Amino acid sequence: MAELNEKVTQEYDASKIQVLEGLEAVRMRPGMYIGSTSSSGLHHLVYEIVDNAIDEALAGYCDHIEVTIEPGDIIKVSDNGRGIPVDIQEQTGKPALEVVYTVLHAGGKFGAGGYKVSGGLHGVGASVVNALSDWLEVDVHKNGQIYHMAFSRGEKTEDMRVIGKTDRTGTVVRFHPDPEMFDDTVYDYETLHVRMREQAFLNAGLRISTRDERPGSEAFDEMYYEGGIREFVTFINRNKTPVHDQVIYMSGDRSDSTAEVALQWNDSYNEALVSFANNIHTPEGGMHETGFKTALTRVLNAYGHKAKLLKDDESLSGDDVREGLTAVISVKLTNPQFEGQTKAKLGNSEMRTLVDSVVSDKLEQFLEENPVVGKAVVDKAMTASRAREAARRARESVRRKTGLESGQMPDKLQDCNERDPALCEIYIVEGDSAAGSAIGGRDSRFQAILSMWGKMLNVEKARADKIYGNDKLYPMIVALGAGIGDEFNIEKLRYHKIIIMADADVDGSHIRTLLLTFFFRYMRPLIEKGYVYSAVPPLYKLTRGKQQRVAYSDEERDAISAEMRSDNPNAKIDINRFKGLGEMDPHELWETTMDPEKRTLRRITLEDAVAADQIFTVLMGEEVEPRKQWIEENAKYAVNLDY
Ligand code: TSJ
Repeated sequence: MAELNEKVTQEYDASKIQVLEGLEAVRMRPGMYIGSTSSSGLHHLVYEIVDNAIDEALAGYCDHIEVTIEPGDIIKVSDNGRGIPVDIQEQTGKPALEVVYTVLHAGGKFGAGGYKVSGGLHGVGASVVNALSDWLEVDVHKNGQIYHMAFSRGEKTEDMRVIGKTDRTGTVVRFHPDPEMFDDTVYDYETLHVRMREQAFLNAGLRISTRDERPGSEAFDEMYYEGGIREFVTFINRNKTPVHDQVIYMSGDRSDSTAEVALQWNDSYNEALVSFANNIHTPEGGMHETGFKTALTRVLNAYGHKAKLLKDDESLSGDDVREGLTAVISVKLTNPQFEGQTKAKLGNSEMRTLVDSVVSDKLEQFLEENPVVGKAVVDKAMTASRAREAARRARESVRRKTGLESGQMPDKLQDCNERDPALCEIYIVEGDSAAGSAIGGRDSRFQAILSMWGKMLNVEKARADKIYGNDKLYPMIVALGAGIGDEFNIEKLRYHKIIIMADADVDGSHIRTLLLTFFFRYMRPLIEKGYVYSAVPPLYKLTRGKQQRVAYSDEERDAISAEMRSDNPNAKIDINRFKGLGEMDPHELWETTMDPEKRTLRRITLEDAVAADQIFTVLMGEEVEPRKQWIEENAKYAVNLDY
């Protein structure tokens, strides 16, 4: 008996140590748990908490979640669920509530969790958020009582106690991200709003509200979608013209898994396929997407032949049937395997089979019952197929005429000497004089300059054949060397840093939007691999006598100005705003924007590109009304369009 007690005591000590080590580990290497300590990690804290409330909704006990940014960037998340259990756990002798917040539950996104809500999908990150908050408090409304507890940096500061009575149930969490852990603790309302909207689409019938209570930036949104992902598709297509009225919806399940698909074709040439596994976005795709694509192509070909819309010898490719398609795929499963570079690709092969069989059965049935839609879709795919064939021929002809494969580089390119793509950079520069400065200032050993000016092609309305024929895009395609679209081959890419250098004004944002949209649509792997950057030119030049400095933001301008004055507060300092890149001489441009030792580059993410694509669709699309509206709404931000 003594021995046993001894062992128990030891184990208890050991587990206590492990708990400390657990949350200590989160503070030592936060990136392991929330991805990064930049803005994305900061927002991740909110998602971790909200995931727990969504689990409660999935279990069927909660239908409303509220997310609030309070003054001082305090986050409050509340739900109307059952409330986190408060009873004392046998193993630990502590309230379950305390354990939820102080024990690092294996993994989160990085492994299978210990604490699992019945039917829940995530629900492991509360202790991680606690570890990374300088304070966190929780109120649980349950059994008619309000239970309260508080923590700081992962450690309990107040034992659980009852602080009042209540007639409702639910959980309310408030936390403040630890400034010691994050580069910046300022929340972006729009980022949270967009993410919560996505979650509302994915969980039909769940009401999520977001609120900004910070003085000067008050906002409120309420998201509730009875139709779930059907309404998600309608939303994505909001500025497009659908080919058929109804969104097509299909769902099915097998053992513990479910799959849902909603889709609608529009008259654009772009594919918008958005997939999720357990409400987690999978931008790299995976088995659920593969199953969807295979089944879609197979079903449309079979239907086309059966309905005599396709001749025996005609067939539609995957790209043909997905032209102008908007689709949302959402699967839920017990053991998701996330793979790929960013853990954003679903590896479970049973999801390929499940989605394939759902689409096979239900889409075929839908087309049989809706022959008008069936015909519109097959006709559209046939047009796409013919256009693709025409594009191929156009490409061949351009190739013959201009020697795309001859290795001859365009006049607009000043190439570098280095040949190893991993070491080469290309600056895509807007405007004649800026290009002149860039050519003069660059290090020609590894920096190439491609100048671009004048009005660019409207990619929204153009098919691949037009793109090859375009005098702005063609030189860039040749300079990059990797082709476009179906034929894009990243192995042939000639530079691993593609740097867009444009002014910080409306024209500059326009050019950036156009280029990002183009890369997103025709060279997407460039963005996925992180090869595309935006140069960050300075905004101000400060001069005091012979001393000169530059500043990249208003804050920096003020700081430098104060610094330059520190020995003499009355010193005269000239502050000039750079009107554009073209105004800088070659040396200045090198020093401030191009020298790898000193410059800042902003890497363009897939999200940036998606945002650009959306802006682009609104700005350039056929629909005039949304464009007018967008310009009106965004006129005040236009000068500082920040992706
Ligand atoms: F992340 C978190 F823990 F901080 C958190 C959890 C934050 C928020 C806003 C909500 C929640 C949460 C947890 N909402 N609802 C729940 N539910 C439970 O934890 C719960 C309730 C009852 C039972 C039961 O079996 O009776 C089981 C669980 C897991």
